[in-house]
Amino acid sequence: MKPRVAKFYKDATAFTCISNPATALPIARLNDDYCDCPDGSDEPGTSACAHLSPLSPHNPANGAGAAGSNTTLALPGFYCKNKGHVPAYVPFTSVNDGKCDYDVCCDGSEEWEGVGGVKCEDRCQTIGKEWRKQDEARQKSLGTAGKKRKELVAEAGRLRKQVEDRIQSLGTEIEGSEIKVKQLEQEVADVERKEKGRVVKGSVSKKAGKLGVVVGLAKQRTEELRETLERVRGERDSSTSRLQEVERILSTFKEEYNPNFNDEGVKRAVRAWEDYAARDKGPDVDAAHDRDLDAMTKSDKENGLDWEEYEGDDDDSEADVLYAFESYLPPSIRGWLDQKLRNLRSTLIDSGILADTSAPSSSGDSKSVTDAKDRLTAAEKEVEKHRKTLTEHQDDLAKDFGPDDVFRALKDQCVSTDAGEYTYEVCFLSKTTQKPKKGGGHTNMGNFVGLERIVVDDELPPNGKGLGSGERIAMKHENGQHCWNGPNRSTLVVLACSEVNEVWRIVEEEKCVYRMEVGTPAVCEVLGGGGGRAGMEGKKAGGVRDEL
Ligand code: MAN
Repeated sequence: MKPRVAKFYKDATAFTCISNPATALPIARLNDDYCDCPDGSDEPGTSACAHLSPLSPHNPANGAGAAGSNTTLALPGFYCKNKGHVPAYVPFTSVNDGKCDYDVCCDGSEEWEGVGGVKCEDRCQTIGKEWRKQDEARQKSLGTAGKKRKELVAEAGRLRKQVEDRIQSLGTEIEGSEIKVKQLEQEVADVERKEKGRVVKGSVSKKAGKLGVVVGLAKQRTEELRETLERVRGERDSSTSRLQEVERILSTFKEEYNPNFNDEGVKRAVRAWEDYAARDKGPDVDAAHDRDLDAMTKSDKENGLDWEEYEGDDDDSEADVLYAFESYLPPSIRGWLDQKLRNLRSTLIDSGILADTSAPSSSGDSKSVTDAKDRLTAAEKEVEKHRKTLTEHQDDLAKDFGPDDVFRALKDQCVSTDAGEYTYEVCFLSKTTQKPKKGGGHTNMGNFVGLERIVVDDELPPNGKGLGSGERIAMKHENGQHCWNGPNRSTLVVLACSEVNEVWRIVEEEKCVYRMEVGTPAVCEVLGGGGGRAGMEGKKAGGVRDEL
């Protein structure tokens, strides 16, 4: 009798049902092969109460006399001491059934009645020795698997740190790129402003700005024109006064000559003069015309055009001024000057001083504006790229990689096994695949969507390569290739502790719904021992382990 419940059977005269203390029985009714107690506690050594619901193997608390349902057995089964091996409970249904249940009850004590003449010898020495040998190997394997898990956890930590470091450096890079974008935005604005009427600084004068060169040249040319006009006007005035003097002489000559001297030469001269004097004299140099000339030859400043105002000016309005200043000039020289300015502009463009706005790029911008905009776009793209990477890294940190982040170290590692016509593969935290052995296309059996915890209740095979029972970590895979006349393929990969990553079993539970059992060191020592090779906590065929 297990010590924990033995106290209920100490009284030599009477027995009280464990879960129903109100029911007391004379000691003779203990193990009399008749089920008196509602919890079956009066028949710990017979199968008389085997019809009652068995004690839940996952709720051992019920077994120690707690007031539970009165139709549930107070004990998990018949207690086999198994001296020389590990104690265990055998289900009541196996007690005195004429068969030796050595896999659970190695001492054969459950067949105490010798039904049908059965006699079960005690084999615990041999079975226990073999079990201890196997257990030693299991413990060794568990030790190795545990060590491997520690290595995986360390690797996962290193990988996590890498992501954290990258997030930090991305932060700095983004800040830097944002500053660069701001600078380039400013640069584009500057270049655009300059390009509107760009005239690169010349060497004409220290004040000469972008338009200074043109303005200086224009000023020089108007000065030359003014001087020429004044000179021509002076020459005109002098010629006019000489002409007037000659006319006066000839007029006097005509009046004073003596017609009685029959001099043919003099007479011809007088007739020619009379003809000349009778002809239209042409336009008189009138005062209005002279006033025009006076105005024209005044200094530009007196005419309201102050060149200095433009020589030093460097702002955007210069270009407008350049093309508008002709209107300040008298119409008579405007055409001439216009042609000169056109020639000058071409010369300045050819020598790279003036921007060629007549040949814009496809966007309508000049080359320098396009270049600056390209640099800005490249910098903006860089910031965008960094921000995207940052988000990806932050999402990665927030993802569930299992206890201690351990699956981070296994991500994308694949293991496979052959089963039937296919090779089945699982790539950790990625997907499951079915590959025909004869060749042909691979079938996606689902993409990883997340981890979950499930309770399993499997028999642990002797080699330990199985899930056993208890809570296990599982990887869910959904939305694989569509199944003809069925759902999209999906796979649940249930994990248990193992020394190496390996696929133990693959089942198609329903059409295109798969379940894989996979061993990995990643889950060892997790969830109270973790995996199939956790040894003691696995369930053995037909038995209920002692620790319940
Ligand atoms: C393939 C495999 C099977 C699946 C059928 C459904 O043969 O993917 O696992 O059951 O398709 O048609």
